[in-house]
Amino acid sequence: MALVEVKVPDIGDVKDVAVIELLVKVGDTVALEQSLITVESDKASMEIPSTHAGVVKEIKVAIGDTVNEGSLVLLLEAAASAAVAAPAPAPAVAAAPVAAPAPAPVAAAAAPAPAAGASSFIEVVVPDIGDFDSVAVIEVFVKVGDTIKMEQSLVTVESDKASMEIPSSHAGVIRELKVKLGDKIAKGSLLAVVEVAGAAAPAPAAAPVAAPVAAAAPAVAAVAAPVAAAVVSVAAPAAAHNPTVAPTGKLPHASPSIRRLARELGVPLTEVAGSGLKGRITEQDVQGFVKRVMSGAVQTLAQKAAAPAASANASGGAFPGLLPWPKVDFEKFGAVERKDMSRIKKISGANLHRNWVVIPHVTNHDDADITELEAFRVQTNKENEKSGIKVTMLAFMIKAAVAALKKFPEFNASLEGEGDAQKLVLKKYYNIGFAADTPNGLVVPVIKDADKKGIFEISAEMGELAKKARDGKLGPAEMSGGCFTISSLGGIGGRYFTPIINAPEVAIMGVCKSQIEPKWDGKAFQPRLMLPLSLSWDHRVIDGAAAARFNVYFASLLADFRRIVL
Ligand code: CAO
Repeated sequence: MALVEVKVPDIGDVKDVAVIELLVKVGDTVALEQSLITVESDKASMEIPSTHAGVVKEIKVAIGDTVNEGSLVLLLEAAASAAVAAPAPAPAVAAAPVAAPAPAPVAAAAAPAPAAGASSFIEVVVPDIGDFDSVAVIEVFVKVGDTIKMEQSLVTVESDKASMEIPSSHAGVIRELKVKLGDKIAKGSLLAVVEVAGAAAPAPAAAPVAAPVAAAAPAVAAVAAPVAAAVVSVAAPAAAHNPTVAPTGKLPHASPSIRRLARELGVPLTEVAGSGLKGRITEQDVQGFVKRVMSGAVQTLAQKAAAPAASANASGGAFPGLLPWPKVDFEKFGAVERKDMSRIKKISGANLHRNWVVIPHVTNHDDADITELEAFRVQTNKENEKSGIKVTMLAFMIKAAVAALKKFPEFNASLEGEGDAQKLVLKKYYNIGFAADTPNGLVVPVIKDADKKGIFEISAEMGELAKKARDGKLGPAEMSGGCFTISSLGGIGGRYFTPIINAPEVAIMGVCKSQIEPKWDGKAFQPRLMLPLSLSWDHRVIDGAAAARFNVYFASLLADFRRIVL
C-alpha cells in the first residue's frame, strides 16, 4: 500500500484560508472525494475532498492553520486501485475532483457619471459563481428598506459542497428584494434593486434600472474582486458524485458569517439546533443559544464536561467517550427517501434531547380507577350536548394535577442556578401544559391559572389551543409559563410510557388508554375502568417515595373527584 499525500486542490484566487473543521481522524477509512477538512475565507466556507480512497495515517493540518493550494492536508494509505491511479508524489490537484474554474470578478457594478445629491436605482445581480448554475438561497440577510454597505452580504446560497454569501456590489437602500428563501439562482440572477444615493446619476430615462448595471466601475471592481474570487473558488462538486461519502453529516449547516459570529461568541455550532431551511443555523439560533447558556437553561457540552460532579447538570461528563453516530450507506440495502424535518420537530427534538440528557429521569407507573368519573363525564356531556362544549378526561386530569401540585409543592418547582448557588423555585401559580400532537410535530400549549378555572372553561380553552396547535397558529406566549405537563395518549392507545420532562419543569404525567379490568373488591372481581398513569420526575428534586405518593393521590382524585374540594 502506498502512502499518498493529499493536498489542497486549486481553490481559485483565495489565499490563506483558515482550517475551521477536521472531518476525519487518524485511522479513519475515507472514500474518494470524501470531505476531509473545511476551510473558510471571509466570505465562503468549503470542504476539501480527498483525492484518494484509503486509510488516514497522519493529519498535517490543525484547526486554525491557514492553507493554500498545494498545502499538505494529510497522508493516506491508499487503497490498491487508487494508489495505481495516483502515484504518491503526483500533486493532488491533478487528480482532484474539485478543481475550481478560474474566478471572474463581480459582474454587477455601476459606473454612471456622478451627480451629487441625485439617486439612482441599481440592479444587484449574482456575480460569477463558477460552475454553479442553480444554487438554493438558504438565508436572506436583508429586507426592503435596509441601508446596506458595499460588499455587505445579501444572501447565502448553498450547493451540496459549499455555502457562500453573495455580497452587494453597491451601497444604498434596498428598494426591492427579488429573491426569497428556497429560490434557485445562478450567475446574473437579479437579487435586489438598490437605491444608490448621491454618487450615481439618474440613469437614462429609457432604462433607469438596467443602465447602471451594464458597466463595472473600476473602483468597485477592485474592491469586489476578492469577494468574487472567494465565491467562485468554492470547490465544485465532483462530476461523479458518490452519495455514500458526502456530505459527511458532521458539518453544522451555517454560513461563513454565522460561523464567524459563533466563533466570536464561543458558541459550539455542533450543539446549536438550526431552525433555518434544511436545518441551517441562523443568527437567531446562535443568539438564542447564547441567551439560554447565559440564563443557565442549557450548558454547552464543554461546560458539562468541566462541571463538578455535584453540579445540577453534571451528566455531561459521559459525552467525550461516546462513540460517533453510526454512518450507514442506506442505499446499499434498498431504496430510501430523504425528508426535511419540520421546524417544530427540530426545535422540540433539540429540547427533548437536552432534557433527556440533563435530567435524571425516573418514571413511576400506576393506575387510576375512573369508572365513576367517566360515567360522570359522559353524563355531563349528555346534559350539555347543546352547548357544544365537550368535557374531556384531560380536563379532569388538569384539575387533579393542580390539587396534587398544591399537596406536593416540590412538583410545582424548577431548579435554578448551579452548584452551591442552586435554588429550588417553588411556584405559587398553577399553569398546566398538555402535549398536543400536530401534523408538524409535538407542541405543549399551556392552560394558565388552571386552579382558577372550572372543567368547562378548561375544556373549552383546551379545544381552542389544540385547534390552534394543529393549525400552526400557537404563539410563544401560549406555550410558556408551564408548571407541570400532562401528555395524554389516551385517545390513541397503549398501556404505559416514559414521558420526557418538559424543562425547567420537574415532572410530567403520561396517560394512556383506559380499559375495563377485573379488580378484586374483597369478595369478587368487579369490572372497573382503569386509567394507566406514568409519572416521570426529576430525581434531583423529587424522591421515589414522593413520586409514589403523588401518583396515589392523583389516582385517588380521579377515583373520587369529590376529594378535589376537600
Ligand atoms: N382512555 C380512553 N379514551 C380516551 C382517553 C383515555 N385516557 N383519553 C381520551 N379518550 C378518548 C376521548 O374520550 C375521545 O373519545 P370520544 O370522541 O368517543 O369522546 C377520544 O379518545 C379522542 O380524544 P382526544 O384525544 O381528542 O381528546 P383529549 O382531550 O383526550 O386529547 C389532545 C386532546 C390535544 C391532548 C390530543 O388530541 C393529543 O394531541 N394527544 C397526543 C399527545 C401526545 O402526542 N403526547 C405524546 C407526547 S410524547 O411524544
